[in-house]
Amino acid sequence: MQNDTVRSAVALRNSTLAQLGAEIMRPTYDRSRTFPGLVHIGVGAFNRSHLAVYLDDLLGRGEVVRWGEFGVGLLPWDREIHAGLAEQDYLYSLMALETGEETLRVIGSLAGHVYAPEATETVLERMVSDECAIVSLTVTEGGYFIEDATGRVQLEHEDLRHDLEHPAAPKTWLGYVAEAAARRMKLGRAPFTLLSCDNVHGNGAIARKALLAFGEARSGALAKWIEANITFPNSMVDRITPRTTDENRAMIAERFGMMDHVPVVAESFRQWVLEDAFVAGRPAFERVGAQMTGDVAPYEKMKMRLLNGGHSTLGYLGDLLGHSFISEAAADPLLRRLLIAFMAEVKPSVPPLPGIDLDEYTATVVKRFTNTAIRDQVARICCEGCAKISKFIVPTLGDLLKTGRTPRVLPLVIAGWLHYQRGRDENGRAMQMADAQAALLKEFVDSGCADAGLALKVRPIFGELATAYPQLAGMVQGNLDELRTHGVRAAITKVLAEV
Ligand code: CS2
Repeated sequence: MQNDTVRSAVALRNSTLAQLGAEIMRPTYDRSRTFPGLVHIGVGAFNRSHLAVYLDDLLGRGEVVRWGEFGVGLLPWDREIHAGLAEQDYLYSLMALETGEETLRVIGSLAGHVYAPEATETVLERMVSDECAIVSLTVTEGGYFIEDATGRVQLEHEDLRHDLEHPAAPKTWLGYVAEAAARRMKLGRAPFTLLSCDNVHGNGAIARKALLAFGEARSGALAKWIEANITFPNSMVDRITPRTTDENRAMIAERFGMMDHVPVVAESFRQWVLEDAFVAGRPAFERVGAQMTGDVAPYEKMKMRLLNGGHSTLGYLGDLLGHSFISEAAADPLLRRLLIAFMAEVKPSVPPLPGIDLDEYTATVVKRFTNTAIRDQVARICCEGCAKISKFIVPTLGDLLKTGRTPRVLPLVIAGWLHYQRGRDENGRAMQMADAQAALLKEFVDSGCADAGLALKVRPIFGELATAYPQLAGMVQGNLDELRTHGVRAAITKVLAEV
């Protein structure tokens, strides 16, 4: 960033809002009147491009002051977000990026934020306070301490063991929420709703399962209270939100004359479908574009199987081909054809939804992936592959095999992910990889990433799929062999010739 630009850019604060350029949208409501009806754990980029924006829209209508968000950061990298937000009176900006058009908007719905390891009691007090009607969560696909394929709650996890031994000094969201529930129970206070905003199938049900198991491990009475009082609405969330980069910050300073330490960037598309099951009141989300429904499951299936699964398809094979951004991968003619074939294969496993034309939906997904402005990182899409493959690909594969179909593209996607475990792309470049559950693939990786059977037998990822459908091993192995001997383009071309 040019020093001159930085010097002349206005630092984002409550007191500088009036000095910002006219093209920057900003809160028109009195932020000092907002109070936090919602305590949110995990104020990463996605929370700030999604839930917090819906709340900002609602506050902007001037009808309510109750639904501000009090943010809680649990993880080491949240410390930096906390510092940035605290310096800016909890204001941050959202840059919506579409090819050829950028808009910048300051979001004011965060009423506060703390870094939990330094403010444990504050977090618990907030959650127990009468003000708090909803505790919401964005803790990522892998953050629920549940094995997807088996549904087992991992109570042996060292952080959960810590939280069971030190209930008043928790580390995890489960520890915090259970302790807050225990205090509410003891004080005879009304419950809150636990709202998961993660991209997980049945996110409310999963959160409930994890909390009940953890609560039970603390005491039977607590588990009973949770079961009888707390509600866990399911929801489907959607907005592509890349990692914020220094380039984004520089662009905001140069183009818009504003200094923001913690901006977020996102596409302009956004969607939220929620189950209406809030025990202590809720924001009128439907007034600001969210859809309230009785059954979220079909929307989730559609989104996770087509959009997220489509991302994984472009991600692993795209990374192997040397692409850095999803838009580059989606513009690569071969990968684009593969993405379209992937979605055609997945579609029969997606239940019909009134008012939704699946062809239109998939065309929109392709268009969203092709958006060159947001520069969504392939490395972001590929991270946490064990959790993503088991959530975005394995259930579809199971459904297709169950109905007697012979999937061609999905086995290639799995083989692509397995081939990716070698850590180097086709040109020998080391790929940027991150997976908290990487140890699950140790045997496969240690033996040279060649024997698909060693991966397919990993139950936390694949469940019983390989045993139930013995033909699967051959399908994945065939693709892996092709990738290893003839390369990524040849393997894709071969599959495309068969569909
Ligand atoms: C992506 C998601 O991480 C991934 O694999 O598919 O983060 C995706 O961008 C969001 O779910 C969009 O809502």
